[in-house]
Amino acid sequence: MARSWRNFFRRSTDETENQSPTATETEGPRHRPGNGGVPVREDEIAGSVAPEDMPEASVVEEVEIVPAGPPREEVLEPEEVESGSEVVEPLPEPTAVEEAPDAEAVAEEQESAGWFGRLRQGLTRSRESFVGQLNAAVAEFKDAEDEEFWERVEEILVSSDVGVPTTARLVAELEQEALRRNITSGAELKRLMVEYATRMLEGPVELDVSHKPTVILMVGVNGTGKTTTIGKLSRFLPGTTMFAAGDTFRAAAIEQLQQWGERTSTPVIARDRGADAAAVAHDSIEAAKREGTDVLLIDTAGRLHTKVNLMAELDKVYRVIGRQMPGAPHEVLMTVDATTGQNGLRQAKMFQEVAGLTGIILTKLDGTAKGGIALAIANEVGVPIKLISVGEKVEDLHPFDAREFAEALFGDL
Ligand SMILES: Nc1nc2c(ncn2[C@@H]2O[C@H](COP(=O)(O)OP(=O)(O)OP(=O)(O)O)[C@@H](O)[C@H]2O)c(=O)[nH]1
Ligand SMILES: [Mg+2]
Repeated sequence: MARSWRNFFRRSTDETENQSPTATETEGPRHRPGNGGVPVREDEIAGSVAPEDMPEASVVEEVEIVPAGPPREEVLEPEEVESGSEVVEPLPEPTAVEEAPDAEAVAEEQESAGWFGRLRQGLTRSRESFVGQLNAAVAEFKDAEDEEFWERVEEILVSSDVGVPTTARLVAELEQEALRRNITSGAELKRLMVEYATRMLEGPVELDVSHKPTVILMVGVNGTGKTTTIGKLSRFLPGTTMFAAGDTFRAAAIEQLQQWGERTSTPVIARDRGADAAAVAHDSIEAAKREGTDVLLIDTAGRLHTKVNLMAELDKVYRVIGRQMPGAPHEVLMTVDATTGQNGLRQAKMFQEVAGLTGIILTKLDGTAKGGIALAIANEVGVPIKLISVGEKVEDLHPFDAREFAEALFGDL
Protein backbone atom coordinates (compact mmCIF):
# COMPACT_ATOMS: atom_id res chain seq x y z
CA MET A 1 0.00 0.00 0.00
CA ALA A 2 1.39 3.37 -1.02
CA ARG A 3 2.19 5.97 1.56
CA SER A 4 -0.65 8.43 1.52
CA TRP A 5 -0.44 12.21 1.34
CA ARG A 6 -2.81 12.29 4.26
CA ASN A 7 -0.20 11.39 6.85
CA PHE A 8 2.72 12.95 5.02
CA PHE A 9 2.53 16.39 6.57
CA ARG A 10 3.51 16.93 10.18
CA ARG A 11 1.36 19.79 11.37
CA SER A 12 2.27 20.00 15.02
CA THR A 13 5.60 19.38 16.67
CA ASP A 14 4.27 16.99 19.32
CA GLU A 15 2.35 14.76 16.91
CA THR A 16 5.38 12.77 15.87
CA GLU A 17 7.96 13.75 18.40
CA ASN A 18 11.28 11.95 18.07
CA GLN A 19 10.46 10.94 14.50
CA SER A 20 11.95 13.85 12.68
CA PRO A 21 15.30 15.53 13.14
CA THR A 22 13.85 18.90 12.21
CA ALA A 23 14.47 21.63 14.75
CA THR A 24 11.59 23.48 16.30
CA GLU A 25 11.41 27.22 16.14
CA THR A 26 12.53 27.67 19.69
CA GLU A 27 15.71 25.79 18.99
CA GLY A 28 16.71 28.24 16.31
CA PRO A 29 18.14 27.41 12.90
CA ARG A 30 19.73 24.02 12.83
CA HIS A 31 21.96 24.46 9.87
CA ARG A 32 23.53 27.01 7.77
CA PRO A 33 25.80 26.71 4.81
CA GLY A 34 29.41 26.08 5.43
CA ASN A 35 29.19 24.65 8.91
CA GLY A 36 28.61 21.07 7.83
CA GLY A 37 25.26 20.92 9.57
CA VAL A 38 26.61 21.93 12.97
CA PRO A 39 23.90 23.59 15.06
CA VAL A 40 24.22 27.33 15.33
CA ARG A 41 22.72 29.58 17.91
CA GLU A 42 20.17 32.15 16.94
CA ASP A 43 22.17 35.03 18.42
CA GLU A 44 25.20 33.83 16.50
CA ILE A 45 23.20 33.96 13.27
CA ALA A 46 21.61 37.29 14.04
CA GLY A 47 24.97 38.71 15.02
CA SER A 48 26.61 37.40 11.89
CA VAL A 49 24.34 39.22 9.49
CA ALA A 50 26.21 42.16 8.19
CA PRO A 51 24.01 45.21 7.75
CA GLU A 52 24.75 45.23 4.04
CA ASP A 53 23.20 41.76 3.74
CA MET A 54 19.85 43.02 4.84
CA PRO A 55 17.88 44.54 2.06
CA GLU A 56 16.68 47.99 3.02
CA ALA A 57 13.21 48.94 1.94
CA SER A 58 14.49 52.21 0.57
CA VAL A 59 17.16 50.72 -1.66
CA VAL A 60 15.59 47.56 -3.01
CA GLU A 61 13.60 47.43 -6.17
CA GLU A 62 9.82 47.33 -6.03
CA VAL A 63 8.48 44.02 -4.81
CA GLU A 64 6.09 42.38 -7.12
CA ILE A 65 3.31 40.24 -5.72
CA VAL A 66 1.76 38.42 -8.59
CA PRO A 67 -1.63 36.96 -7.89
CA ALA A 68 -2.86 34.26 -10.21
CA GLY A 69 -2.89 36.26 -13.43
CA PRO A 70 -1.56 36.07 -16.96
CA PRO A 71 2.20 35.56 -17.28
CA ARG A 72 4.38 38.52 -18.17
CA GLU A 73 4.80 39.08 -21.84
CA GLU A 74 8.49 39.56 -22.26
CA VAL A 75 10.40 36.34 -22.79
CA LEU A 76 14.03 36.38 -21.91
CA GLU A 77 16.49 34.67 -24.16
CA PRO A 78 17.95 31.44 -22.80
CA GLU A 79 21.62 31.73 -22.09
CA GLU A 80 24.48 29.44 -21.51
CA VAL A 81 25.29 29.12 -17.86
CA GLU A 82 28.85 28.71 -16.80
CA SER A 83 30.01 27.91 -13.35
CA GLY A 84 33.17 26.42 -11.94
CA SER A 85 34.88 24.50 -14.68
CA GLU A 86 31.71 23.00 -16.09
CA VAL A 87 29.55 24.45 -18.79
CA VAL A 88 25.88 23.75 -18.36
CA GLU A 89 23.59 23.35 -21.32
CA PRO A 90 20.69 25.77 -21.29
CA LEU A 91 17.46 24.16 -20.16
CA PRO A 92 14.59 23.54 -22.48
CA GLU A 93 11.69 25.90 -21.96
CA PRO A 94 9.23 24.67 -19.39
CA THR A 95 6.80 22.22 -20.82
CA ALA A 96 3.15 23.06 -20.68
CA VAL A 97 1.50 21.20 -17.88
CA GLU A 98 -2.17 20.39 -17.85
CA GLU A 99 -4.54 22.26 -15.60
CA ALA A 100 -3.81 21.03 -12.10
CA PRO A 101 -6.68 18.93 -10.82
CA ASP A 102 -8.03 19.04 -7.31
CA ALA A 103 -5.49 17.67 -4.82
CA GLU A 104 -7.96 15.27 -3.20
CA ALA A 105 -8.94 13.90 -6.59
CA VAL A 106 -5.28 13.52 -7.53
CA ALA A 107 -4.51 11.67 -4.31
CA GLU A 108 -7.45 9.34 -4.89
CA GLU A 109 -6.46 8.72 -8.47
CA GLN A 110 -2.91 7.93 -7.40
CA GLU A 111 -4.17 5.34 -4.98
CA SER A 112 -6.79 3.79 -7.21
CA ALA A 113 -4.53 3.69 -10.27
CA GLY A 114 -2.01 1.76 -8.21
CA TRP A 115 0.92 3.95 -7.48
CA PHE A 116 3.03 0.85 -7.19
CA GLY A 117 2.29 -0.01 -10.80
CA ARG A 118 3.09 3.54 -11.83
CA LEU A 119 6.41 3.41 -10.04
CA ARG A 120 7.27 0.07 -11.59
CA GLN A 121 6.33 1.43 -14.97
CA GLY A 122 8.65 4.34 -14.26
CA LEU A 123 11.42 1.94 -13.49
CA THR A 124 10.73 -0.20 -16.53
CA ARG A 125 14.08 0.23 -18.10
CA SER A 126 15.62 -0.32 -14.74
CA ARG A 127 13.72 -3.57 -14.43
CA GLU A 128 15.05 -4.70 -17.74
CA SER A 129 18.64 -3.91 -17.05
CA PHE A 130 18.99 -4.06 -13.30
CA VAL A 131 16.10 -6.22 -12.20
CA GLY A 132 16.33 -8.38 -15.27
CA GLN A 133 19.97 -9.19 -14.60
CA LEU A 134 19.34 -9.65 -10.92
CA ASN A 135 16.47 -12.02 -11.58
CA ALA A 136 18.63 -14.05 -13.91
CA ALA A 137 21.35 -14.30 -11.25
CA VAL A 138 18.96 -15.07 -8.40
CA ALA A 139 17.16 -17.74 -10.44
CA GLU A 140 20.40 -19.74 -10.29
CA PHE A 141 20.87 -19.23 -6.57
CA LYS A 142 21.11 -22.38 -4.48
CA ASP A 143 23.75 -21.87 -1.89
CA ALA A 144 24.69 -18.82 0.22
CA GLU A 145 28.27 -20.08 0.35
CA ASP A 146 28.66 -19.60 -3.40
CA GLU A 147 31.14 -16.69 -3.59
CA GLU A 148 30.73 -16.34 -7.34
CA PHE A 149 27.04 -15.67 -6.88
CA TRP A 150 27.69 -12.80 -4.48
CA GLU A 151 30.32 -11.34 -6.80
CA ARG A 152 27.79 -11.38 -9.62
CA VAL A 153 25.23 -9.58 -7.42
CA GLU A 154 27.88 -7.02 -6.52
CA GLU A 155 28.63 -6.36 -10.17
CA ILE A 156 24.96 -5.87 -10.99
CA LEU A 157 24.39 -3.48 -8.09
CA VAL A 158 27.48 -1.40 -8.79
CA SER A 159 26.56 -1.06 -12.46
CA SER A 160 23.06 0.08 -11.44
CA ASP A 161 24.20 3.19 -9.59
CA VAL A 162 24.09 1.63 -6.15
CA GLY A 163 27.81 2.41 -6.00
CA VAL A 164 30.69 0.59 -4.38
CA PRO A 165 30.36 1.41 -0.65
CA THR A 166 26.60 0.81 -0.53
CA THR A 167 26.85 -2.38 -2.58
CA ALA A 168 29.59 -3.67 -0.29
CA ARG A 169 27.47 -3.04 2.78
CA LEU A 170 24.29 -4.49 1.31
CA VAL A 171 25.93 -7.63 -0.08
CA ALA A 172 27.89 -8.27 3.13
CA GLU A 173 24.69 -8.01 5.18
CA LEU A 174 22.71 -10.16 2.77
CA GLU A 175 25.37 -12.83 2.61
CA GLN A 176 25.68 -13.01 6.36
CA GLU A 177 21.95 -13.22 6.86
CA ALA A 178 21.44 -15.74 4.04
CA LEU A 179 24.06 -17.96 5.67
CA ARG A 180 22.57 -17.50 9.11
CA ARG A 181 19.08 -18.37 7.91
CA ASN A 182 20.42 -21.10 5.68
CA ILE A 183 18.55 -19.76 2.66
CA THR A 184 18.57 -22.02 -0.36
CA SER A 185 15.83 -20.67 -2.62
CA GLY A 186 15.92 -17.64 -4.91
CA ALA A 187 12.44 -16.54 -3.82
CA GLU A 188 13.49 -16.47 -0.18
CA LEU A 189 16.63 -14.57 -1.06
CA LYS A 190 14.57 -11.99 -2.98
CA ARG A 191 12.42 -11.44 0.10
CA LEU A 192 15.57 -10.91 2.10
CA MET A 193 16.81 -8.38 -0.47
CA VAL A 194 13.56 -6.42 -0.25
CA GLU A 195 13.77 -6.49 3.54
CA TYR A 196 17.35 -5.18 3.65
CA ALA A 197 16.82 -2.59 0.94
CA THR A 198 13.71 -1.35 2.75
CA ARG A 199 15.67 -1.01 5.95
CA MET A 200 18.35 0.96 4.15
CA LEU A 201 15.84 3.26 2.45
CA GLU A 202 13.71 3.97 5.50
CA GLY A 203 13.82 7.41 7.08
CA PRO A 204 11.56 10.09 8.50
CA VAL A 205 9.69 11.16 5.38
CA GLU A 206 7.13 13.51 6.90
CA LEU A 207 7.31 17.13 5.86
CA ASP A 208 7.28 19.57 8.74
CA VAL A 209 4.57 22.12 8.10
CA SER A 210 3.95 22.97 11.73
CA HIS A 211 5.16 26.57 11.55
CA LYS A 212 3.36 29.66 10.43
CA PRO A 213 4.55 30.32 7.90
CA THR A 214 6.48 27.13 7.25
CA VAL A 215 9.41 28.07 5.04
CA ILE A 216 10.57 25.47 2.53
CA LEU A 217 13.73 26.17 0.57
CA MET A 218 14.19 24.20 -2.64
CA VAL A 219 17.79 23.63 -3.73
CA GLY A 220 19.61 21.53 -6.32
CA VAL A 221 21.61 21.79 -9.51
CA ASN A 222 20.00 23.08 -12.67
CA GLY A 223 17.36 21.12 -14.46
CA THR A 224 16.80 18.65 -11.63
CA GLY A 225 13.17 19.70 -11.10
CA LYS A 226 13.11 22.35 -8.35
CA THR A 227 10.59 24.70 -9.91
CA THR A 228 8.35 21.93 -11.22
CA THR A 229 8.36 20.22 -7.83
CA ILE A 230 7.42 23.43 -6.04
CA GLY A 231 4.42 23.71 -8.33
CA LYS A 232 3.39 20.10 -7.89
CA LEU A 233 3.94 20.03 -4.14
CA SER A 234 1.78 23.08 -3.59
CA ARG A 235 -1.21 21.04 -4.79
CA PHE A 236 -0.84 18.69 -1.85
CA LEU A 237 0.20 21.03 0.94
CA PRO A 238 -2.37 21.76 3.60
CA GLY A 239 -3.51 25.38 3.93
CA THR A 240 -2.46 28.34 1.84
CA THR A 241 0.78 28.54 -0.09
CA MET A 242 2.99 31.24 -1.54
CA PHE A 243 5.92 30.99 -3.96
CA ALA A 244 9.09 33.05 -3.94
CA ALA A 245 10.99 33.40 -7.22
CA GLY A 246 14.45 33.09 -5.67
CA ASP A 247 15.91 32.00 -8.99
CA THR A 248 16.74 35.43 -10.29
CA PHE A 249 19.52 34.02 -12.43
CA ARG A 250 18.18 31.82 -15.20
CA ALA A 251 16.31 33.32 -18.09
CA ALA A 252 12.56 32.71 -17.84
CA ALA A 253 12.85 31.16 -14.37
CA ILE A 254 10.56 33.79 -12.86
CA GLU A 255 7.99 33.31 -15.61
CA GLN A 256 8.11 29.55 -15.14
CA LEU A 257 7.24 29.89 -11.45
CA GLN A 258 4.57 32.46 -12.26
CA GLN A 259 2.97 29.97 -14.62
CA TRP A 260 2.82 27.47 -11.78
CA GLY A 261 1.39 30.21 -9.60
CA GLU A 262 -1.39 30.70 -12.12
CA ARG A 263 -2.11 27.01 -12.46
CA THR A 264 -2.28 26.49 -8.73
CA SER A 265 -3.77 29.88 -7.77
CA THR A 266 -0.73 30.65 -5.68
CA PRO A 267 0.62 34.19 -5.22
CA VAL A 268 4.21 34.63 -6.37
CA ILE A 269 6.70 37.03 -4.83
CA ALA A 270 9.21 38.15 -7.43
CA ARG A 271 11.67 40.83 -8.36
CA ASP A 272 13.29 41.41 -11.68
CA ARG A 273 15.81 39.04 -13.15
CA GLY A 274 19.28 39.65 -11.76
CA ALA A 275 17.92 40.88 -8.40
CA ASP A 276 19.42 39.65 -5.14
CA ALA A 277 17.93 36.23 -4.29
CA ALA A 278 18.28 36.98 -0.56
CA ALA A 279 16.18 40.10 -1.03
CA VAL A 280 13.44 38.05 -2.69
CA ALA A 281 13.54 35.61 0.23
CA HIS A 282 13.30 38.55 2.61
CA ASP A 283 10.29 40.02 0.81
CA SER A 284 8.55 36.69 0.62
CA ILE A 285 8.78 35.97 4.35
CA GLU A 286 7.43 39.44 5.07
CA ALA A 287 4.58 38.86 2.64
CA ALA A 288 3.81 35.37 3.98
CA LYS A 289 3.66 36.73 7.53
CA ARG A 290 1.49 39.62 6.46
CA GLU A 291 -0.91 37.44 4.45
CA GLY A 292 -1.05 34.70 7.10
CA THR A 293 0.22 32.14 4.57
CA ASP A 294 0.71 28.60 5.83
CA VAL A 295 3.56 27.43 3.61
CA LEU A 296 6.09 29.52 1.71
CA LEU A 297 8.06 27.69 -0.99
CA ILE A 298 11.27 29.44 -2.05
CA ASP A 299 12.78 28.55 -5.42
CA THR A 300 16.52 28.99 -5.92
CA ALA A 301 18.84 29.19 -8.90
CA GLY A 302 20.27 25.88 -10.02
CA ARG A 303 23.81 25.84 -11.19
CA LEU A 304 26.52 23.27 -11.17
CA HIS A 305 28.45 24.35 -8.17
CA THR A 306 31.83 24.23 -6.71
CA LYS A 307 31.60 24.03 -2.95
CA VAL A 308 32.92 27.53 -2.53
CA ASN A 309 30.48 29.35 -4.76
CA LEU A 310 27.57 27.27 -3.55
CA MET A 311 28.42 28.24 0.00
CA ALA A 312 28.77 31.88 -0.88
CA GLU A 313 25.47 31.87 -2.71
CA LEU A 314 23.39 30.07 -0.12
CA ASP A 315 24.98 31.64 2.93
CA LYS A 316 23.36 35.01 2.43
CA VAL A 317 19.95 33.54 1.61
CA TYR A 318 20.10 31.44 4.79
CA ARG A 319 21.20 34.29 6.99
CA VAL A 320 18.48 36.57 5.70
CA ILE A 321 15.80 33.87 6.13
CA GLY A 322 17.05 32.95 9.64
CA ARG A 323 17.18 36.57 10.68
CA GLN A 324 13.71 37.22 9.38
CA MET A 325 12.22 34.15 11.00
CA PRO A 326 14.26 32.30 13.64
CA GLY A 327 14.12 28.56 12.96
CA ALA A 328 13.55 29.00 9.22
CA PRO A 329 14.02 27.51 6.72
CA HIS A 330 12.10 24.64 8.28
CA GLU A 331 12.69 22.30 5.39
CA VAL A 332 15.58 22.41 2.92
CA LEU A 333 14.71 20.03 0.12
CA MET A 334 17.09 19.05 -2.63
CA THR A 335 15.96 17.72 -5.97
CA VAL A 336 18.22 15.02 -7.39
CA ASP A 337 17.75 13.87 -10.98
CA ALA A 338 17.80 10.07 -10.80
CA THR A 339 19.03 9.83 -14.39
CA THR A 340 22.34 11.42 -13.41
CA GLY A 341 23.29 8.40 -11.29
CA GLN A 342 26.45 8.65 -9.23
CA ASN A 343 26.78 12.27 -10.24
CA GLY A 344 23.53 12.93 -8.39
CA LEU A 345 25.01 11.22 -5.36
CA ARG A 346 28.05 13.51 -5.44
CA GLN A 347 25.78 16.55 -5.75
CA ALA A 348 23.67 15.41 -2.81
CA LYS A 349 26.76 14.93 -0.63
CA MET A 350 28.01 18.40 -1.43
CA PHE A 351 24.68 20.08 -0.84
CA GLN A 352 24.25 18.21 2.42
CA GLU A 353 27.61 19.46 3.61
CA VAL A 354 26.90 23.01 2.60
CA ALA A 355 23.15 23.44 2.79
CA GLY A 356 22.07 21.25 5.72
CA LEU A 357 19.35 19.36 3.87
CA THR A 358 16.24 18.00 5.61
CA GLY A 359 15.11 15.89 2.68
CA ILE A 360 15.82 14.71 -0.84
CA ILE A 361 13.38 14.57 -3.71
CA LEU A 362 14.37 11.99 -6.29
CA THR A 363 13.07 13.15 -9.67
CA LYS A 364 12.83 11.69 -13.17
CA LEU A 365 12.60 8.12 -11.97
CA ASP A 366 10.54 7.57 -15.10
CA GLY A 367 13.65 8.11 -17.19
CA THR A 368 16.26 6.04 -15.46
CA ALA A 369 17.56 2.60 -16.18
CA LYS A 370 19.17 2.49 -12.78
CA GLY A 371 16.94 3.24 -9.80
CA GLY A 372 19.70 2.00 -7.51
CA ILE A 373 20.78 5.59 -6.85
CA ALA A 374 18.12 5.74 -4.13
CA LEU A 375 20.02 3.12 -2.12
CA ALA A 376 23.30 5.01 -2.50
CA ILE A 377 21.71 8.28 -1.39
CA ALA A 378 19.96 6.71 1.58
CA ASN A 379 23.11 4.95 2.72
CA GLU A 380 25.76 7.56 1.97
CA VAL A 381 24.17 10.98 2.34
CA GLY A 382 22.33 10.50 5.60
CA VAL A 383 19.33 12.57 4.48
CA PRO A 384 15.94 10.88 4.05
CA ILE A 385 14.37 10.68 0.61
CA LYS A 386 11.00 12.33 1.21
CA LEU A 387 9.41 12.48 -2.22
CA ILE A 388 9.80 10.87 -5.60
CA SER A 389 8.74 12.07 -9.01
CA VAL A 390 8.02 9.88 -12.01
CA GLY A 391 6.89 12.43 -14.54
CA GLU A 392 6.00 16.03 -15.24
CA LYS A 393 2.41 16.08 -14.02
CA VAL A 394 1.09 16.95 -10.59
CA GLU A 395 0.04 13.36 -9.92
CA ASP A 396 3.56 12.12 -10.68
CA LEU A 397 4.85 13.45 -7.37
CA HIS A 398 4.48 11.11 -4.44
CA PRO A 399 5.63 10.65 -0.87
CA PHE A 400 8.51 8.20 -0.74
CA ASP A 401 7.72 4.75 0.57
CA ALA A 402 10.79 2.65 1.32
CA ARG A 403 9.13 -0.76 1.05
CA GLU A 404 7.27 0.11 -2.09
CA PHE A 405 10.46 1.34 -3.71
CA ALA A 406 12.43 -1.72 -2.62
CA GLU A 407 9.70 -3.95 -4.02
CA ALA A 408 9.69 -2.07 -7.31
CA LEU A 409 13.43 -2.56 -7.57
CA PHE A 410 13.85 -6.09 -6.24
CA GLY A 411 10.26 -7.24 -6.17
CA ASP A 412 9.50 -10.26 -8.26
CA LEU A 413 11.42 -13.20 -9.43
N1 LIG B 1 10.31 13.06 -17.05
C1 LIG B 1 10.35 13.86 -15.99
N2 LIG B 1 10.62 15.18 -16.14
C2 LIG B 1 10.65 15.95 -15.06
C3 LIG B 1 10.44 15.44 -13.75
N3 LIG B 1 10.57 16.47 -12.87
C4 LIG B 1 10.85 17.56 -13.60
N4 LIG B 1 10.91 17.26 -14.93
C5 LIG B 1 11.20 18.16 -16.06
O1 LIG B 1 12.55 18.56 -16.00
C6 LIG B 1 12.71 19.85 -16.55
C7 LIG B 1 13.45 20.75 -15.55
O2 LIG B 1 12.63 20.96 -14.43
P1 LIG B 1 12.68 22.32 -13.61
O3 LIG B 1 11.66 22.21 -12.54
O4 LIG B 1 12.63 23.47 -14.51
O5 LIG B 1 14.14 22.19 -12.99
P2 LIG B 1 14.91 23.23 -12.08
O6 LIG B 1 15.69 22.45 -11.09
O7 LIG B 1 13.98 24.24 -11.56
O8 LIG B 1 15.92 23.88 -13.13
P3 LIG B 1 16.69 25.31 -13.01
O9 LIG B 1 15.63 26.33 -12.80
O10 LIG B 1 17.41 25.46 -14.29
O11 LIG B 1 17.63 25.21 -11.88
C8 LIG B 1 11.32 20.35 -16.86
O12 LIG B 1 11.08 20.17 -18.22
C9 LIG B 1 10.42 19.45 -16.03
O13 LIG B 1 9.13 19.31 -16.57
C10 LIG B 1 10.16 14.03 -13.61
O14 LIG B 1 9.98 13.48 -12.53
N5 LIG B 1 10.14 13.31 -14.76
MG1 LIG C 1 13.98 26.29 -11.70
